[in-house]
Amino acid sequence: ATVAPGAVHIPVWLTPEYQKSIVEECDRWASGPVPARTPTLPGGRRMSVRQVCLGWHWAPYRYTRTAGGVPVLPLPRWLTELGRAAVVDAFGVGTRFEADAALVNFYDGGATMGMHQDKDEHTDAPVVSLSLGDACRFRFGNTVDRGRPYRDIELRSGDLFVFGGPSRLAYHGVPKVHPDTADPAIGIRTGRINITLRSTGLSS
Ligand code: MD3
Ligand code: FE
Repeated sequence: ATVAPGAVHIPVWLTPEYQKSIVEECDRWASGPVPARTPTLPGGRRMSVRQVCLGWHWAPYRYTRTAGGVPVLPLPRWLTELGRAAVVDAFGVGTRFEADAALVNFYDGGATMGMHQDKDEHTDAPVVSLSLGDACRFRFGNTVDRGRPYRDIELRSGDLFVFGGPSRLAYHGVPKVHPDTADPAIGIRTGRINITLRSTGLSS
């Protein structure tokens, strides 16, 4: 369903089997060379999600190749291809998308994400979001500020959301995760994982 111009939500896009294998990969990435951490924002505040990055490291608020001198894991080809398939399903054939970074956010123990814009990418390419595990309340706002008008949308495991065009710079956040709402078949204990695929516009 198109939620706003350029914002397309496709519920249950991933099969439970595929979700399970992706969750297992996420857990491996989280204990890789650059372990998942709770990013500290320039003002000193800690985010409540744990995050691990592939391809490029999100060092708030810019992308770097390494974290403390350690290169982050490469973005696997299958994830870039999955991003391409997502954009085609959302916007139709003929759309192109070459993700070079993924941010994987782990929401456990009451973690939330405040309203923000994603404007650290140097392209106008869309952002692809994949949800895994517990359901959440996703708040999709306007492009002016964090306040109203916004819409609250339930995101569940396996859902795809693509944000492009006029929605690319909309404020958005995750005010609430609904504990223990995940299908045990996907192998997640409790908590939510979100993968966003991005095209940074950087090279090196
Ligand atoms: C709308 N993640 O990583 S996904 C983020 O569920 C982020 O972890 C949330 O916001 C999460 O930056 C929300 C949905 C999402 C992702 C990127 C967007 C919505 C977006 C970029 C532009 C507009
Ligand atoms: Fe975001």
